[in-house]
Amino acid sequence: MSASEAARQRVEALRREIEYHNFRYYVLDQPVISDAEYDALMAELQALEAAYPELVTPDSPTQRVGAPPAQAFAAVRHEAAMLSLDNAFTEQEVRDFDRRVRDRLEVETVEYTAEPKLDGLAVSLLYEHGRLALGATRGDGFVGEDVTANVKTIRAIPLRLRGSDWPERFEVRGEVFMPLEGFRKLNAWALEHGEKAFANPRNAAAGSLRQLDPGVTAKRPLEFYAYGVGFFPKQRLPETQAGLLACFKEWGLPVARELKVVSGVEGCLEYYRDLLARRPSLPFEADGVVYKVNRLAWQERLGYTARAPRWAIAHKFPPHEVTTVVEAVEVQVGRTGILTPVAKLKPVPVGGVVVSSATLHNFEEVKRKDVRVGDTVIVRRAGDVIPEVVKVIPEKRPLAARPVEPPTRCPVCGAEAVADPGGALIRCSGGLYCPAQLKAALKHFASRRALDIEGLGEKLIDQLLEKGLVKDVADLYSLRPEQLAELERMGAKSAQNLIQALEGSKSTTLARFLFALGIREVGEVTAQILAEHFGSLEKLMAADESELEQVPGIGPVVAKHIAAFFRQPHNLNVIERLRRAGVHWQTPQAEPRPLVGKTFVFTGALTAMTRDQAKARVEALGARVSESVSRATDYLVVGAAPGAKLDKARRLGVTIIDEQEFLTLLHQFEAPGRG
Ligand code: 5U1
Repeated sequence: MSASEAARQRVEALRREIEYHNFRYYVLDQPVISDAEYDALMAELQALEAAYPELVTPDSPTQRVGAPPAQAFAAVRHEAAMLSLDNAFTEQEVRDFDRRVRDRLEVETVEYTAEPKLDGLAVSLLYEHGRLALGATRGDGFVGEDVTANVKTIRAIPLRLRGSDWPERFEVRGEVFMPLEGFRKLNAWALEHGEKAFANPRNAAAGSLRQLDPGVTAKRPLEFYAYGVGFFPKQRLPETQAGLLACFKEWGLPVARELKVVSGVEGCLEYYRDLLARRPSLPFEADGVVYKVNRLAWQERLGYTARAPRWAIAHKFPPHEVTTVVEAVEVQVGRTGILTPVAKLKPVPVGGVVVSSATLHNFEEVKRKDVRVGDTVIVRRAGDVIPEVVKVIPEKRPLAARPVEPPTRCPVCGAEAVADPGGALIRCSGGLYCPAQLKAALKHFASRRALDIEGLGEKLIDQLLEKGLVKDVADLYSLRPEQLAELERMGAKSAQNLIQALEGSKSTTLARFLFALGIREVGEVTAQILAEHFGSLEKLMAADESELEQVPGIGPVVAKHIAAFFRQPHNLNVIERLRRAGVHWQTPQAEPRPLVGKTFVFTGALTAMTRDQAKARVEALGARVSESVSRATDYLVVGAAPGAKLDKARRLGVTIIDEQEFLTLLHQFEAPGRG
């Protein structure tokens, strides 16, 4: 045997061994070697691949890290829509769900799978010929982001499947999450290094997976578990959900260790109570339990509502609540000047996260709840929402407890604090002269959904403001690399990266630009409506309040804020300078409407999307959707278990297409990246 042949054989043996140990560790939860032994196998493989580069393959365990940082994530259309789940908050709601299922199926009792609902980030993994071909985030359910390079760094996700009885091509759906131990370590590290800690494991998982540099993701303690399928050849499906998950395990895909098949609603509720009791000791953050009808044929019969499958439901855990003491009440200044009271608390762990502050929402709330400094209060943390003070425990109020007065001046700039007419809110009147509002405006401008300036975080904004380098958002584009390089923890390379990110952000869309300006009451949706309606910034700026009110979706209050914004000389000056700096966008073209004049009718359940979604998509292409088949019908789209419309269409000679043909038709006409 030649030396290179021996190396090839050893490389293959090492890969199989490493994959086997991943399987033992992540799928079976039964590791059989130590970390050091595992590392030694990896080191040997790396050394051999370095000596014989021709042996390196993309699915080698050494290739999990190594992709260069990306500029942006590409948009990918999911083969089958990624749906969300309906929620149940009470046992009664679960009983109602079970009753609906049994009524529709006309059966006495139903078997369900039950498993924890992890608080992470849903992803879709496409396997082709047993190899991981694509990893994507959920996005809007139809179009997500291509995060393949990042997903590949997660060791729990196999790059090659075990065995050989998997379909040639299929999508696995599951959750990327950060176990609590890893989350705590990551936050401890962040605090030690002067970085911002993540608010909760969910944000940590999402923030880690959505990194443009896969090298960063690779260092984050992410895990994965699979819970379902997207596209999957029907004839290859087993009989049950549990059978499907058992196949996943055999193929090396981890599934929830707590997965169980239970009988009827009582089985579901028993499972729920048990997991809830074990919640404090679970190694991950779970926000509830998911029940799914076990028989896949029954899932198909039940189909989907507009939003979610009828065969599954998430039974949510109650929010975490603890008692602690209010040590102070501080006032935070928001982007639009709103002064929000925040209770500074004696730090207390709540569901695995240490909480040291909680929102009191506004000063009316403070009065209504009568929260005083020194009070013992109940604090609640639900999912990834900011912790809030639920109520005071009056029996524990000390004599010296101090009432909280609404501020008369902004705590940051000293400008007068003004109550919103008729509202519970108090605002700083300093506008962008208030450093706190300016800081928030800069953060908003740079944020991902606005101009998306990678690397311009809070710490950097603080320094830019302190050094007087930036006085408004337009100043960002006058920053020079040498100015940036002098800032703390910057250096020439990061300075150059930021300049590049600023340059890249100049090419945007009108909707993003409008959103980035931070006009009061103009969120992403309103910005999109305005961009589509007016088509150009000039036309929007020329519109008066009454013209703005004519736009569907824009009410009088929003119209007033928009008109007022464009009357302010300061704002006009900023816009002018931004455009001179090169911030630009394409004039939105009227979308082609290739299906104008065509009439569609739907029958039966679709799997890749709901009926409403299908309707919205063809209508966006100009088609009309009708409820009944007639000679005027151009296409009948047939899903599972079609009704009488199919016979009628056959009789009338209407063109009949199945779901796959319908998808092909959509793909043919829809602009790439459209959601
Ligand atoms: N455990 C679990 N989480 N989860 C989330 N199962 C599950 N199923 C989901 C979602 C969104 O969706 C199904 C429709 C596949």
